[in-house]
Amino acid sequence: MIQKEKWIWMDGRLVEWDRATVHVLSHTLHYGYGAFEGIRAYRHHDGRSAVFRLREHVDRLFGSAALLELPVPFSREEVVRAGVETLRANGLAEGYIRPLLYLGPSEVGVYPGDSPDVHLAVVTWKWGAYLGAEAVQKGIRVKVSTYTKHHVNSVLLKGKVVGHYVNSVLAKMEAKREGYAEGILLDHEGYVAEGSGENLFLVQDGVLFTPGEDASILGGITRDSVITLARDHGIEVVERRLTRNDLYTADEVFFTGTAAEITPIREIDRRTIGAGEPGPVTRALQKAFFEVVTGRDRAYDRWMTYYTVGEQAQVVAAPATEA
Ligand code: PPE
Repeated sequence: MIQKEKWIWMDGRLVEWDRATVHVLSHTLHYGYGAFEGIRAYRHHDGRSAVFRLREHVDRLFGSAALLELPVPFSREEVVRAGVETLRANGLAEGYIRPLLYLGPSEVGVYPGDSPDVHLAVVTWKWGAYLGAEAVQKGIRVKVSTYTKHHVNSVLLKGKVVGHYVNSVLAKMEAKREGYAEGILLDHEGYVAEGSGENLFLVQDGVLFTPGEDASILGGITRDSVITLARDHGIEVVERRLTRNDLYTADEVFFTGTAAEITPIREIDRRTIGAGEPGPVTRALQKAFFEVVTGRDRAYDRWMTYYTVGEQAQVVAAPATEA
């Protein structure tokens, strides 16, 4: 269950958590036409806090909105500030940020109207281990889903679109019901796409492989961070199509995502991967990643939006802008 915080940012104002409600005729609630983001902030070892790759997430939100032809009634700068202000208002030195673009109740029917009534909410909360307490250390057991990832022409896959996620929900429920932590979705041709909420990597003979940007995947920001870190650490990275065969014979497999961070996979479809525990490349990348996000490795300062949470954290709502 989500741990309640005090404030939720809605259209430029901080609203009390329990009052942050939406009309039942919200078009997004009926048809899934909306977009969201998931962003993490980490406490650094020097006492400061930083949101990890906040600008890239805000850019992706605007990209999703553009794909959907949704006019965002705020500037990128205002969305960046909303994320940080909401964390600070809730006294969160670390946590998860969920911006959500959704439509109001002004239209019924599939057509969202000539000028959609777009709203933005930004929720922040403490989110621990996404795939279970031991997942990041010990790795998880997963299954290849019976659900196929959307065809590239069914939806606009590079957008983080609300409605796309029914596919993920079904795959996740199936996996959990069968005793697995997560599902791996294949694309309509049978090639590996991604997890319900994660990108996938595998290691074979010391080389890191992951489906390319042209695959049926979300362009994950953690995926991009891991590719960058791997190359900077001298690990070869190859983006290419991967098969179920590649999964079963890999030395190591892991998921990446803002919520999942870097989660090793130790078993797929009851087949043990490698030694059945996180392998050396996965461990090295986890170490590199956590050193970056917690500020021990300062070489990636460009990825940080620093903020502080004081006793007297100021609660200042951004000015509401006219939509
Ligand atoms: N693929 C999908 C389908 C996906 O939802 C995510 C993020 C990723 C890949 C990884 O992207 P990135 O976070 O930029 O590295 N999933 C978000 C939502 C998870 C949820 O259950 O809600 C997340 O990790 O925040």
